[in-house]
Amino acid sequence: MILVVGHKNPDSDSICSALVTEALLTARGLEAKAVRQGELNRETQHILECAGVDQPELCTQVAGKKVWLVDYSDVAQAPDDIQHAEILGIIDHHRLGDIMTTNPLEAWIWPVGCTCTILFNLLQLENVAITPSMATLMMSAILSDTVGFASPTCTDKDKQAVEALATLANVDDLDAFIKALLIAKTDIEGLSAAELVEKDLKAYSFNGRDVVVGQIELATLDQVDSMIDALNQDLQRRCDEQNLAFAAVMLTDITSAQTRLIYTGEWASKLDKHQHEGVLMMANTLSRKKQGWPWLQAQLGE
Ligand SMILES: [Mn+2]
Repeated sequence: MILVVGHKNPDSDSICSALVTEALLTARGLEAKAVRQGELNRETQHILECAGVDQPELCTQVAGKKVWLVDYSDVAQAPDDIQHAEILGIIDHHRLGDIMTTNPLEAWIWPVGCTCTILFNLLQLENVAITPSMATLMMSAILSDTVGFASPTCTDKDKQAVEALATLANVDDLDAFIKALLIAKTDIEGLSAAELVEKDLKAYSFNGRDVVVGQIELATLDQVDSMIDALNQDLQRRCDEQNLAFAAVMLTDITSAQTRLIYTGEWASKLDKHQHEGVLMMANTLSRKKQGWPWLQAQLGE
């Protein structure tokens, strides 16, 4: 049995691409199962409901197993015992991470907006039939990762994939579909500061230290106005408990592409010069991968 596992703090692409990779490997005649490393966010729950698909089983231990990784290639985002697993394949659209393998592997890493865009092309390459529910999973993940095509990570391949998948998924009104998805994406009602930070938190190694950068996608920054102090305290707690050099969360208004950065840690003072009246705004920033994290690396590396 091959386990297909997305990254920690799974987002929609991480779950949808695991499910579709299971279908790809099954079509190749292999025994494969999608699993998840954590709880689903509300957007992903919405997508699985639309697709009529059950959530993958929770699995955080892969020692002794054969695995495919989807939507990451960093050790920090893998199950903790990944060094004792056999990695057979990777499908990803991030910068190449630090995963090492003992044997040759099958790797599909493309600079596109979503892992599911790569999967759509692989399914076509291998003539695998795409069911309406697989099409729903893939188009939703692409629209989520590219924020309805608005993100600078979005490529023509992503748009072409969604166009073809919308037909296969029997979606007539794409705008309404995107709107419902983005409403689910930005629904944070009732979540605590810790849950908000954890929602889409990514760990990185940088200059020999550990850092974390989360992102909360919002319809308006007002949604978290009353929580700024609590978010700061939660980031500080993570620094203390995990000896992080830096912890931040990007508060991103996906309608205006304005991001406010909340941050703390030993390296925090490197960023203070970018504050105005105590607030650090990152203008025109939607993507952590292509904008937020590269900018932070340049600042923290100084
Ligand atoms: Mn992704």
